[in-house]
Amino acid sequence: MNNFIQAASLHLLFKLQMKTSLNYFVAVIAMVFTFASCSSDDNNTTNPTNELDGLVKIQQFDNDSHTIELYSKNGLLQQGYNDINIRIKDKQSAAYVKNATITWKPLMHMTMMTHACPYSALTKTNAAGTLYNGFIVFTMPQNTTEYWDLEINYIIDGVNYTAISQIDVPASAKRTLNTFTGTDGTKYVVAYIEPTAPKVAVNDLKVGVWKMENMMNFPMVNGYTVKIDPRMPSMGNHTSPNNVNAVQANPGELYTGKLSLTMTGYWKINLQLANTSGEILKGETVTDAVEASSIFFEIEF
Ligand SMILES: [Cu+2]
Repeated sequence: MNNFIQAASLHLLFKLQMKTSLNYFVAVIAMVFTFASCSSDDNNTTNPTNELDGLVKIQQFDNDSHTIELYSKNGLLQQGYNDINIRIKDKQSAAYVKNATITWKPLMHMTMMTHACPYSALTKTNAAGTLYNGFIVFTMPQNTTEYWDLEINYIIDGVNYTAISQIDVPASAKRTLNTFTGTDGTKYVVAYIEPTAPKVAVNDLKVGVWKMENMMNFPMVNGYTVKIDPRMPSMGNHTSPNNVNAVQANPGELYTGKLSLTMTGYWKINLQLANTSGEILKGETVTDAVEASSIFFEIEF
């Protein structure tokens, strides 16, 4: 429907943004109304925004019926945390599928065994759109003989489909991932997520904590604390003020904190993982005698 109304309300929004916040509020209501009208119209085939803005295709692969497309911000996968978008194209109609239920399964094929890694469920980015979003934390990089593949299982109108492909997962240049056994005997994965573009500022920090239940299951760990101590080893190992350790706002969510970076350059973010009782399961306090923790992230900007 109604490109005219949509265009008109966009124009309205643009003009009113210059004016008062009350006018702005009215314009937003008009926009919401317009989008709501569009999404209830079955003949609407255009998306309200360009879904692929800021995304680059990683690769695509096929089965008999569909093409699976993988996207990320930089068009690459690598060891560590990866935010990934998927869409499914019907080969016959060339249309992108909007009503699929999708699950995925990353698997590393090593010489002596196979294993998975932490990964999320896939959810639709926008109800009216075609993109499905999730994350995978690749715990190891590929090498010449060992590789990852990604299996996509999905249901469309009650029919099951599957597609699988090898994927490229090179090592990351900086350390963004720690896998270790804690003093409680549990194997943990602690991954760096954000900031992806650090600034000289107090940055929003996001990290993830998972445990290895077995080779295939890596559930998220709830209620722990990731203590951070960012240091510049090249400058007397100085630290920075106003850091905030990473914790969860709610169980099942990623961990957030504040990462203070007072200048550009190479930073080592020393870590300690504390359980729900505050016991340190891994990592050391940095002192004059202890230059770094055994678990850490690295950034350079
Ligand atoms: Cu492996």
